[in-house]
Amino acid sequence: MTTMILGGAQMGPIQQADSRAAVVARMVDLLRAAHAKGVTMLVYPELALTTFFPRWYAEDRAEMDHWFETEMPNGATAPLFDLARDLGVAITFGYAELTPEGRHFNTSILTNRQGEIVGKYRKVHLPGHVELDPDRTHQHLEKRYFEPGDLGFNVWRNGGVVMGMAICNDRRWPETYRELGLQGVELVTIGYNTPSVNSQLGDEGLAQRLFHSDLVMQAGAYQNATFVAGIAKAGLEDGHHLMGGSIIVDPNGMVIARADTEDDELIVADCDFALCAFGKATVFDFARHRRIEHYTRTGTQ
Ligand code: ING
Repeated sequence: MTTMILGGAQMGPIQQADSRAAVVARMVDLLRAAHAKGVTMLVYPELALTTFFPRWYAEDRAEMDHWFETEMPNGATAPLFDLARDLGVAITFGYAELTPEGRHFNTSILTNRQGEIVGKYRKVHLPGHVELDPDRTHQHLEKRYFEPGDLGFNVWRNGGVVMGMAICNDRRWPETYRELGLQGVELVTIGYNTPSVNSQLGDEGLAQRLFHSDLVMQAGAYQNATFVAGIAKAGLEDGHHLMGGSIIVDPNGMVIARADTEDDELIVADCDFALCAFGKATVFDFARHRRIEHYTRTGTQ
């Protein structure tokens, strides 16, 4: 049976003025701290290299291209990949991807413990809106700057564990977890950047946002007998607050690690993947219990 010390590298705010080098240096510090605790898999947030730039409106979308990476690894991230390889720690982190064909995605990659990229995911569920919305207290323009992901939901056997990736808003949709669950996923990694204020419902407090974030990840974990690591970029970015609340959830839906701050903070959990096997062989034995002849509605666009 496989066990793993899993780490979550919650990151504090990244200001527009912060360089990639300064951010990667913080990621390197978190990696060193994780390794010192025996972590062999470390999860970073969504858009871990930059500020959450979809809060800003640009008439010309090309003005935002400087927030995107055209290759990965690259000069800025090489120190992180090199150290991860040297320390034997697999990592996953999110970034804005600009492809050679000029396509824009909210992307995350997964490496093995040798520092090689073994998986890529492009965020499927993009929240927010395309055009400037003056009625909102702040903008959320992921639909303006990114295309919906075109790779679907996939899993990779990495270090003996079946891993899948999702990003932020994906965690709110049960389809995300079930698509991965039907592939036998044992660990779902989900980086997120979640504004602590609802731009359309001003009195929705932070407590409810934190509750909803826990709720969906606990449910997804339990209903698919998988571990889930939801890791935030948090804190005040150029005056805009992102919630923290990073957690690691076990296949029974129990929160087994939680961040206390809204800064760079490492959380760690011992994961015994035999727990997944038990759930998948009993309550959530999909082959034995699901009745797909009744699951007929794909929904309308
Ligand atoms: N952010 C938010 C998220 O899904 C959001 C947007 C917040 C949607 C709260 C609905 C409710 O966590 C990103 N980046 O998807």
